[in-house]
Order: sequence, then structure tokens, then C-alpha cells
Amino acid sequence: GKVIRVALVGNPNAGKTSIFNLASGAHEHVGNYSGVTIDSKEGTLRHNGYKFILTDLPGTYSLSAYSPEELYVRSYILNEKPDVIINVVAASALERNLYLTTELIELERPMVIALNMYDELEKSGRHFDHRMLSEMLNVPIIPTVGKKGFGIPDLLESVISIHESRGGTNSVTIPYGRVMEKSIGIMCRDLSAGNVTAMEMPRRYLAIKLLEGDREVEDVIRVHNRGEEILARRNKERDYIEKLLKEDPESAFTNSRYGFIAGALKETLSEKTSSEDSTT
Ligand code: GDP
Ligand code: MG
Ligand code: K
Repeated sequence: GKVIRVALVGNPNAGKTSIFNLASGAHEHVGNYSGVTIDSKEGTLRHNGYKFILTDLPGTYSLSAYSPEELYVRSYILNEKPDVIINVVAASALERNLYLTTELIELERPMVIALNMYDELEKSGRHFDHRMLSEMLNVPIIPTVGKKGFGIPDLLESVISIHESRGGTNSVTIPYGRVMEKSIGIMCRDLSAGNVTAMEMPRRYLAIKLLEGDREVEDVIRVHNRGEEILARRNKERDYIEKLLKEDPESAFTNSRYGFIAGALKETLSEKTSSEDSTT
């Protein structure tokens, strides 16, 4: 039969392992447990004529080079190239969870969002137009309740249809504003002219990570024959961003991502009305 390799990616406690266990019949540890070793678990299941090979990855808040978990997840995605990523997002903490989503979008891999903890969202009394957010991000969003199994068949159907429609991967671009976009454009042009690639990262992602000062990416570029040239340009652009925006480039990129998310949530998430508000 046809095989689809799927990776579960998301913040710690978003419900990745719950979905993994329910879907694959595994019995991995669920809850506030932080393992000592960073590794991934594999499980399989069959659905509608497909064999799914699921991988439960360590929880991460971002895809930079800060923690071993982040490096592990990023290199897993780039090297192992799962057919489809399921980004497990906790609906109870959308702003924080969607930060990782913006970085995953930039990796330009086939992806589906499991809007998990959907029961918590409903309990909170807030209304979330996830269909509109799905259109804004150009990523399917499927509500799930990981610990009960609600939504999992729909999630698997969505994975199949994304996998079958390959070629049409995400075309949404996270915008960083005039100053940073100018530097991104310059870096992309230089990377392209020098035919410089790293870790099979999309060019725009590579440009952004260089401008952010990502150590791992920097080390890979340094040993390239055009590396010194690229890093010299990168340093110039970082100075330009810092001078114009009066903040360090790394924070500038982080803030822009949060700004993008805040804008998207402003249009799609309504806070509960004051009458529904329980102040205790
Ligand atoms: P992981 O860190 O992403 O693997 O998250 P886990 O699967 O370990 O889940 C973290 C906690 O959230 C556990 O206590 C789960 O039982 C709980 N949980 C998982 N999915 C849901 C859900 O959809 N709704 C609710 N209310 N709790 C959930
Ligand atoms: Mg887990
Ligand atoms: K956990």
C-alpha cells in the first residue's frame, strides 16, 4: 500500500504524544514529563488504504539554534523530510503556539495543523474562526481533542489530501516590514548569485536565519567557498537593521512574527464578552 511519513511537531504539552498514542495505539508517556534524552518515537497505523508512519518529536517553542530540542527538530525536518508535518497547536494558548507555526511555514514543507485542546477553547467561551485563519496561513486546520480522539480521522484525511496534492506547498510569506524585507532580499540575491545553499533550507529561510544570527546556519555557511563574502554582507545588513529599527535583528524578527500572529488572531479570535467573563 501507499506509505505516508508524518512528523508531529509542536510546543511541549500541546498534545503530540496523546495524538500519537491514540492514532498508533502506542503507550508513550503523556503529561508533564521531560525526558533526559532527546529522541523521537515511531508508530504506525493504517487508514483508508494508507500506511502512516508517525514520528513523535520533542516539544519546541521555536526552530532556532537555542536548545538541543530545537536543533533536533529542525534537522529532523530538513534531513528526514517527512512527507507531511502535523503541527500540533494548543488552542488554549494560540499566540505562543502559532509562533512555531510561522517558522514551520517558512520551511515550506507540506503541513497540516491539528488545533488540539479544542475542548479547552470551547470551554473558555471564546469564538475562534479557524477556517479564516486556515485561509490566511494557507494551511488546513483540523480541530482535535487529543486525549479523547476527537478529530483524528479528519486529521488523517487532511494529511492524505495534502500528500496527494503535492506541488502546491505553502505559498504564504510571513512579512517582516520594509527594513528587514530589504535585507532579506539582498541576502537572497547574494545567496542565489553565489549558488550558496545550506542544509537544504529554502533560500528565504536561510537568509532570515543568517540575519537573525543563527549559530548553526552560520557555521554551515562559514565553510562554504563563498562563506566569508556572505557573512560579511550579513554583518552589514544586521548593522543596517539595528541602526534603522534600533533593536537587535534577532528581536526584530521575533517581534515581527508575534506582530503577524497578533494581527491574524485579532481578525479570527474573539475574547469572551464581559457577561461571560468569570472573575474569581
Ligand atoms: P505533548 O507534550 O505535546 O506530547 O503533550 P501530551 O500528549 O503529553 O499532553 C499534555 C497534557 O495535555 C496531558 O495531560 C494530556 O492528557 C492533555 N491533553 C492532550 N490533548 C488534550 C486535549 O485535546 N484536551 C485537553 N483538555 N487535554 C489534552
Ligand atoms: Mg510528548
Ligand atoms: K509532555
